Amino acid sequence: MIIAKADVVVTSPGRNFVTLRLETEDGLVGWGDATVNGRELAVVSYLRDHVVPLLAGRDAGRIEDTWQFLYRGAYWRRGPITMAAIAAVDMALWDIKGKAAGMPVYQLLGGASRNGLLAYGHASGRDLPEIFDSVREHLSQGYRAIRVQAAVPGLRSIYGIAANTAEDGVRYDHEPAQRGALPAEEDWDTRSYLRHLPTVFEAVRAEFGPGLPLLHDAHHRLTPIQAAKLAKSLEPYDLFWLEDVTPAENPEALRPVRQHSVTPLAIGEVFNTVWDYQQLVREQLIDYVRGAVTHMGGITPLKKTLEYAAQYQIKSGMHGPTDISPVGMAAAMHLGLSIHNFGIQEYMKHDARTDAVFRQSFTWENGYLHPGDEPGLGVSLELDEAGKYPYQQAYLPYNRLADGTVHDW
Ligand code: KDG
Ligand code: MG
Repeated sequence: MIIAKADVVVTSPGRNFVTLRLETEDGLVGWGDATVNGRELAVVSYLRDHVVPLLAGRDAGRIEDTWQFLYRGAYWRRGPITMAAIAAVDMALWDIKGKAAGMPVYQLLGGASRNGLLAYGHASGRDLPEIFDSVREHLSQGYRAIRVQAAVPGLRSIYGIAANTAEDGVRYDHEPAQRGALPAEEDWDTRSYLRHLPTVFEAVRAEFGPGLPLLHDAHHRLTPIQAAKLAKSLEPYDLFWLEDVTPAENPEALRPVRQHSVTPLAIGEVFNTVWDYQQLVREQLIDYVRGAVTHMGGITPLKKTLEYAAQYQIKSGMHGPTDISPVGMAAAMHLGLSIHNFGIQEYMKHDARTDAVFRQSFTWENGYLHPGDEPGLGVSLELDEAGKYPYQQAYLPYNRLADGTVHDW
């Protein structure tokens, strides 16, 4: 099983995806996701210019060794671009190993620990009727857990609120990196947000009852004491988790949040290695690990991170917005099915064009995902279809306060 060829495919069926294709001398093909939303071409260059030349001639079966070679051998460790590139190689090698063994990857990781993966979707709206409609729409699609994001009165536009109408006429809240030469500017006011959000959750709880798991994402925008205030004020509404309350660089920011509330905390969609989690896990400052296989360097290191977290009863909540490609989503599903400390999987559906580019074997039934039983990851990219959608420049939006100051994500 010697690697013969490595190619990078960039395609933009609605949004940009970067995918690595590895092929062995005996004709096995493995796929890996290397998409970093809004910075896609940096990973393309890292892969094409610095990783692809290292792969031909290597034994495709040596997943751990290849990972260590790419991580330790580079000298420049960590960071989203490096770790997404390594992740793509790691996923593609697991895909090949599964195909060589005739088994789905979750079998190679120890077999299924459950029958399916509980998944949550994203409901949002500008006002309560829109939010209720969006929750109902998700319930009708089978979701059994729902993230709720709300516009804040007085603010023009806020990230993650599905006010846009997609080309096919369906409300589609895919948290886009908007196409264009410059990032869109949004606005922000923390005091208004802190006042408004508890009223939204009070109303949603009253409407949908005590049983529905509800989640919320604060997108790293609060100071430690503001975050503590939010976590405390949401306590009566029994959230499944409150995500990314403070900027992710400073783990100690979560101490006051913990001291003041019992609202479960999730963080880590922008993390890249176990080191980002070390203090958070050791001090038990979080309840859920949000890392994505794509941005944490692959299945190999994220499995180790989750095993470390398991010692502290911390569970997985792997990142799964639409900027994780179907290959990255499949990798998350195989890992989530096999580990003991699975918590929940984020799942935003890709659009029809993306589903035509990536042939997939996963199933979605009654609110549960399953990666399927095809050998490998169960996803392949259709090159002809991908070729129809050339790369388009796109940026995530950013936000400013009323006085013009750039605010945290
Ligand atoms: O690339 C950024 C998106 O993936 C991110 O905004 C999505 O916060 C997000 C989430 O929780 O899915
Ligand atoms: Mg998030």
